[in-house]
Amino acid sequence: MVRLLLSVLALLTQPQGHLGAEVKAYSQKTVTNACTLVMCSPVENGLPGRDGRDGREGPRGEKGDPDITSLKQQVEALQGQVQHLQAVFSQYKKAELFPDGRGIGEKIFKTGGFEKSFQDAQKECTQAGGQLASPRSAAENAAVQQLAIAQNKAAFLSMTDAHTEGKFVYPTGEPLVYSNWAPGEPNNNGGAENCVEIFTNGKWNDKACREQRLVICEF
Ligand SMILES: [Ca+2]
Ligand SMILES: [Ca+2]
Repeated sequence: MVRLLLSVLALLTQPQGHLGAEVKAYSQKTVTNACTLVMCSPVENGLPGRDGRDGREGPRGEKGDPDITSLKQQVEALQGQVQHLQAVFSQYKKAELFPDGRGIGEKIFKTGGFEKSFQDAQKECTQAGGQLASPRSAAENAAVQQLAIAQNKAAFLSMTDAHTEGKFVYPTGEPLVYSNWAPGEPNNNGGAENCVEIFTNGKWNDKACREQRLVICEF
């Protein structure tokens, strides 16, 4: 008790000391805060007005559907739009692929109708954003064959065995997952057949890359 009294006494006898400074700082802070709230703004800017009264209550809105009903309606609307787009897309795809393209699954084969060496043919397709035809199934091979028949020309495929003789791979280096070699092929005839052509009968033959063959790209 005596110690407490002494402490209070000590504080009261130091008005210019630490406590005094704190009290002063607190007062200033309070005044500053008060100014930002009400009307102590600098005189040259004028005094801010008081807050206005609350406005009238607005008219009542219509009773809303539960969220789930609204979402269902939106989904149904989107389904309708998607169906419409699918129909339009299908129509455009047919028109676009006539007469020099074929669609199979999500893959599209298209021929430029001209013949090039393998290297130039490959360049044509990659510059167009695709690659040379790489049929990976009987169905895809049949689609490429139809284009060869339509042009009455044999066409280059993308695969080569330039890296390892006798081992044909796709441009990615992946080994073949499908092939349709003609009887006796690939025979690396003359020791220099590293590219693949597809005949109008759908069969494959390894062929010299410098030969000119129909360009068929896939996208
Ligand atoms: Ca070869
Ligand atoms: Ca051959």
